[in-house]
Amino acid sequence: MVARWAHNPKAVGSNPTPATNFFQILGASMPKLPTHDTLIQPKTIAVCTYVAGVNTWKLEDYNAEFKSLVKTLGLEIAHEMVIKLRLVDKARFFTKGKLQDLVDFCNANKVEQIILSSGLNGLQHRNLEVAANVKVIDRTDLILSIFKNSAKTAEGKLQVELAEISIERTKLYGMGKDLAQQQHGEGSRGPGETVREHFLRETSEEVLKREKRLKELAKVRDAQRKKRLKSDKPMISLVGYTNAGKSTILNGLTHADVLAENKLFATLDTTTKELFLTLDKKALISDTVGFISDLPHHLIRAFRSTLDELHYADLLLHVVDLSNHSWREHIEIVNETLKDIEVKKPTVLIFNKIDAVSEDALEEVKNECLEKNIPALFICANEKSDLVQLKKFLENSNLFKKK
Ligand SMILES: Nc1nc2c(ncn2[C@@H]2O[C@H](COP(=O)(O)OP(=O)(O)OP(=O)(O)O)[C@@H](O)[C@H]2O)c(=O)[nH]1
Ligand SMILES: [Mg+2]
Repeated sequence: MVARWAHNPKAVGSNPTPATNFFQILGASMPKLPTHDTLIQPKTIAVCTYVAGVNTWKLEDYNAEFKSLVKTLGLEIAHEMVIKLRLVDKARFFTKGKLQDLVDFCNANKVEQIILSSGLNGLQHRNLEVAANVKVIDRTDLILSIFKNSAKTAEGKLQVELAEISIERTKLYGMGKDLAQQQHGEGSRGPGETVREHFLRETSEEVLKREKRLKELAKVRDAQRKKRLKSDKPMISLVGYTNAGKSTILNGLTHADVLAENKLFATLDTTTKELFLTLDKKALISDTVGFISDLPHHLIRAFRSTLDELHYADLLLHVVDLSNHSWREHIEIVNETLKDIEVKKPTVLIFNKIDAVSEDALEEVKNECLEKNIPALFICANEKSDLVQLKKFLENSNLFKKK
């Protein structure tokens, strides 16, 4: 099997057609990232890499989330491994000994693909593929592939494509001096151009095309938003960690038909619906893309226009899956992501999935919120009476006092 980033000077320039990714420029075939309909799966090892000081979660919870990402992508795991690292090697990610252990295991078990829970830089990615001689999917690839599968609208697809190009560009930058110096062969338009320069030039055009199209779509979104703002209805946004139950709540409150399922990143596109509370109290409520730890920043940047909606919200309903062991970490990650995108809005925590939590645990969190004066509601999104309670809360909230 040819390693994904294998450096093959003979192949350079063998593909004269304009390339949109540097695999084509290198003459290699584009790595086929897994999709739901991949029938024959390569023998895959899921390697949970737990780095001291970087991974602050409990190992089991971090590993469980990693495996649900792999499952969401529809990949079967043939082998699993947990590798604890005290430090990360800049060029290989793993220390020499740990890398050798992994390579030996892959060789002995005829592993054809490695999936890592961590994100790698370009050089680490390439070196790992060369050392193991199999395809490597890192955290960025994994999340990007899930986003690709979930993107339904033109805007969602363009945003994912933009993120993909910028991830490739960043990885190419990190791949070392050889690509920066290697001359691009026949078929390139720029004489004396290096592989890296050629790729950056070609992808710049691709980026511009997509950004232009996205701007056009953003104009439509702007016009719709202006109309909504004129309507004087308060705007509520559901935010939260992926799989917390945001879409289930939107569907339950408004009879919308947003896909809600036990998969990470089921929703990528923002859906806004009218929320009828009483005859004279109506609001607008929207669902947004979920967050996750180490969400590749390229994806956040690409989804900026979708996430921009949050800047216009009057209230955020921060949905938390209370049945998940790591709910506290999830809250922190969502808060950090909101801070990154400069969203600061009045927020109420909606602790969801209380049906899957013991009464004692529930009491404890309720008391904690009371003691700390944290605005919070506790619901099961599948219970009508709980949604009525949520509606009552919104009806009596400040949302309508200022209007
Ligand atoms: N037990 C239980 N399951 C729930 C509840 N609310 C939602 N779920 C389930 O949790 C899963 C995720 O729900 P979604 O509404 O898709 O979650 P989301 O936050 O929109 O997820 P993303 O779009 O992936 O970010 C689905 O399988 C829901 O049926 C609840 O109150 N109790
Ligand atoms: Mg959703």
